Amino acid sequence: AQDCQVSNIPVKENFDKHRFAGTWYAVAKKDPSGLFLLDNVVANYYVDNEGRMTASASGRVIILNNWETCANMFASFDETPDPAKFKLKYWGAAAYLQSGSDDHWVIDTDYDNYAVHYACRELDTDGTCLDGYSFIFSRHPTGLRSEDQLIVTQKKQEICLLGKYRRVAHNGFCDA
Ligand code: DAO
Repeated sequence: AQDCQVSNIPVKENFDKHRFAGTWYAVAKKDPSGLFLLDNVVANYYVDNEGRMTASASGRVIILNNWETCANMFASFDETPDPAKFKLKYWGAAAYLQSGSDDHWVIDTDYDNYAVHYACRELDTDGTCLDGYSFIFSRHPTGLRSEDQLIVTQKKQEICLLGKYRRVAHNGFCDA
């Protein structure tokens, strides 16, 4: 599926939200237009008693072009017929932070080391993605293991975003 049609993008088969739970460090990001989370992005995924996936996330943001702060965000996920494709609702701990709804697809993960996330916000008329974002997550704050880099590069290509990522720094800005 390299025709870049969003509807043809392969996602993780038999996605297991229980194994996905826990802490993920964003190590790279493809930004959407009007980007929000800049760096120091850490997401904690949970599965509650009813089996619903939720998350909290934090990251450095710049509000109103000049005020730098650490955004504490919350998210809930609605399931869809594909276990790897969720509908995300997110909001901030403070009203001046972004809120919204996005797709939240898990393209690939080994649950223990790496994950490739994808969200297309706006489809183009030809079925490709006009505006989207993607996180490359690692279980390790130090980054991806070298043995995971090849597969992640492969997945970036499959979602037609190879070369569109920037590195996400972790320098302690959002550490409590
Ligand atoms: O940073 O430009 C952006 C878009 C991110 C919006 C969603 C942030 C909060 C949700 C966190 C869940 C894990 C991806």
